[in-house]
Amino acid sequence: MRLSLLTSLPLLGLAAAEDGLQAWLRYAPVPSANSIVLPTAIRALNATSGSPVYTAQQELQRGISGIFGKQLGTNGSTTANSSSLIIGTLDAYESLHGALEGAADLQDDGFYLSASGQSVTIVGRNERGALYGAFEYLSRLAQGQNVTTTTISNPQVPIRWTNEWDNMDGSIERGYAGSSLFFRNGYAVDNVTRVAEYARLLASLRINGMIVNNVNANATLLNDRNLEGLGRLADAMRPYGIQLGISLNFASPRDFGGLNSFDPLDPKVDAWWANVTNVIYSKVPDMAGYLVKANSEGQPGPLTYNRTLADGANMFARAVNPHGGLIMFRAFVYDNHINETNWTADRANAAVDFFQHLDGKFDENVVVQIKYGPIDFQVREPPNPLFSTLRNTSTSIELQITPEYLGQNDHLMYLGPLWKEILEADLRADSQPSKVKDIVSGQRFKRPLGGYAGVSGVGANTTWLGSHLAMSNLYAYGRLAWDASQDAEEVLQDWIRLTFGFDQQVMDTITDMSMKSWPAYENYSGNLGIQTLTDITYTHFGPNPASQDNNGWGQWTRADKDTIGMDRTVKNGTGNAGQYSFEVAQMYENIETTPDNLLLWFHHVPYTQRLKSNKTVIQHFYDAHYEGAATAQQFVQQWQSLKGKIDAERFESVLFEQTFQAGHALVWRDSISEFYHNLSEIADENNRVGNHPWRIEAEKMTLSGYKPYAVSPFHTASGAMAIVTTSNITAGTATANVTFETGTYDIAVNYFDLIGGRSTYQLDLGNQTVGRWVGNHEDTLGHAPSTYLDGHSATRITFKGIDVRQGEVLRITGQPDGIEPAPLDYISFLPPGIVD
Ligand code: GCV
Repeated sequence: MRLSLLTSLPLLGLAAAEDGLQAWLRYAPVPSANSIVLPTAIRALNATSGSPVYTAQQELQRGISGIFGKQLGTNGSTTANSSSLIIGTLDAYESLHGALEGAADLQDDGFYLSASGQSVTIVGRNERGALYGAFEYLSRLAQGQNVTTTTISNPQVPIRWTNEWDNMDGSIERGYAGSSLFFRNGYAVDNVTRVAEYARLLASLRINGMIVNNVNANATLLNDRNLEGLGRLADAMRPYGIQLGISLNFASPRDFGGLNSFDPLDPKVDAWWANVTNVIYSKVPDMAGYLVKANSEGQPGPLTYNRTLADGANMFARAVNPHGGLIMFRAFVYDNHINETNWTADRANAAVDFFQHLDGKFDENVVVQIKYGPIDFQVREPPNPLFSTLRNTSTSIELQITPEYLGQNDHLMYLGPLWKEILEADLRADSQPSKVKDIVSGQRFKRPLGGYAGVSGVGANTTWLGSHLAMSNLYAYGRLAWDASQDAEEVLQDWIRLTFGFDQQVMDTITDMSMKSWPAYENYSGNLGIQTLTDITYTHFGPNPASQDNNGWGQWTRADKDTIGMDRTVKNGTGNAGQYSFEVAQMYENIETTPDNLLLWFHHVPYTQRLKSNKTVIQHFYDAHYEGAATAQQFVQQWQSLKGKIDAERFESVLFEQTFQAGHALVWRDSISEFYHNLSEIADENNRVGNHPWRIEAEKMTLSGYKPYAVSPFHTASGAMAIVTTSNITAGTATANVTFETGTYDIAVNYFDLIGGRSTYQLDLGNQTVGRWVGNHEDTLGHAPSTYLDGHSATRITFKGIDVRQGEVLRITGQPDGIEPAPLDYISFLPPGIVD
């Protein structure tokens, strides 16, 4: 019998191409399908189209059809038989069947899931809870589990929202996956298909609210056309139990409403907001509330009128209160013009300084939304001291799913462990257990509200975040927001199973890579609590440690020839350690008890300071950078070992990213090591820094149509120099005789891929063309672009296993394009096992 290609593919074990759009809701067949007992029909206790229970019924049909190939019928309002799945709210269920044992403890959004043979009961405290129960059931089936027990699950927090930083023009601040799902050309989109698909993904994670526009808000969101548009967006989310909210621009009454003021205590302003709010609720009756960034990074706020931040927040709180709305008021308020010559100035103090005296002055429907650390989503920060400072104010934690400072989804970065470390941190308020997760749940200080805000960054790219592997972060965010006690690795493994299937090697490999990803990135970016060391005044992507200092942004390292670190002690520094509760303050105040990974966050020390490992600070820097970059090289081999076990589309896409990361990790390693080597003049004990025996520097080759170019920052090019073509039209060549011994080498070319041009390159050895490539990262990578030769554009391409003869001519030809002058840094000839 001849099999058609289509039917033979699964038999051969080849996975069909996947573009990522279904994320963890792929409902792929499971190996244990035959042993799983399923109901024969679904009975939904609310069949109103658009209700979450109706959505749940559809999702159950879709999921069971995908996983098992079975089409479950619905038996509407007829009585369920013993092989039915019943789904509905607790009230609906109990009015038909009487009290449901065990369900009395259900809270809002909580669910009860029980299965016995073919009989399955899914009941939610509300409709949303029923939908969550359906997703839980499907998640277990999709992971090959037979559901045989009873589960009652309640959320730890009421607020589980995403914050989308989408602009009205369709761009996304700190987004790396294409354009906005919500806005285009100044208006809310007409086609809401992707909005609904996104809401479906989020509902499966039990997210219940979404702020759809950037906190750097544009008042035109409030024009008539956009208010209609918000109604449309909300309608697309409602079937998934997701409430829409919006960010507001504080100056809207003046800049959009035609008033001459935006003073929160001016009755005209108050009335204006009340009116606008009423109109919004007429379009979006279940609007979740407003998110407000005030008096921060140039955004307007109440301080303009000498009113307090609480005055500002409460103005909005009054407007939404009659509608049951919430105000998420951001604690990310700081002065970005502080003076580094003042050794007591400290941006890390800002949140407590601005909010401490306002504790208890916010209306009950205000929640102060606090970034996890005191600065800004850095690779390592201590928990924000404001969490244990506000006792009479509801708070939420802001986490960043889109890794703005952490590789922008071109570097693998599983954030679950970072978030867990913050959430599990015990801030010891009044010397009592005070974990961050228990503070933001409201439990520790007995607050009625609390929760999570996840800055997502999803865009129109089918991978949602610009990288298949990055989706573990969106998944983990939802899971931890529901129950922060979950283990980050277990959560990750659920995601792997749902996203990539059941192969043990796939599971082990992605687990290993993901769990190593944060330590690796920390190692080759910024260590010991010095922050990420990226370029904070430009793209936040590549290395540029000098950009941290000598400006008013306050992300200082205070590095000089002999010393480094912020002195945040009370006795001698900015006093930031004293913002923590007594026991934590003591730990950070004392250099002996400060953990090494926060040493430079709290202390200013000589490079020769010994760590608990007995290494000096500077040697730790060097070693960590080499170690982190080496781990990133291994990720490529690890991923390659999965060839054939993952569909080609996702395999190639991730391989491309890992290859990029491996090259860029070397840029980071060399750049940071070189910077501190140059500054401190302390040699690497292992003689690696500044010593690159396998490189041919482009500027030392014979150049025709190319010229040397001094790169800035100097440490982002090997030997501080690169070459660029002398014209932006004519190709240049760089040639050299190979002096390395005859043998087989990997040949790596480091070059710069700028936005604004797609230069083409050819590498020849003697008469052999080794390879051709195009500098087109603007088309293939999602990170923030650079128009310069620098640490953001620096990258590497490698040609493997090339036979090389000593003495033959190496030639690179570069054809410039647009503003990109085919820039080249160096060529490495790498014998097996060498990375240089
Ligand atoms: C939305 C950092 C980011 C900004 C962001 C800001 C904030 O400064 O770089 O892009 O603006 O935080 O959280 O408000």
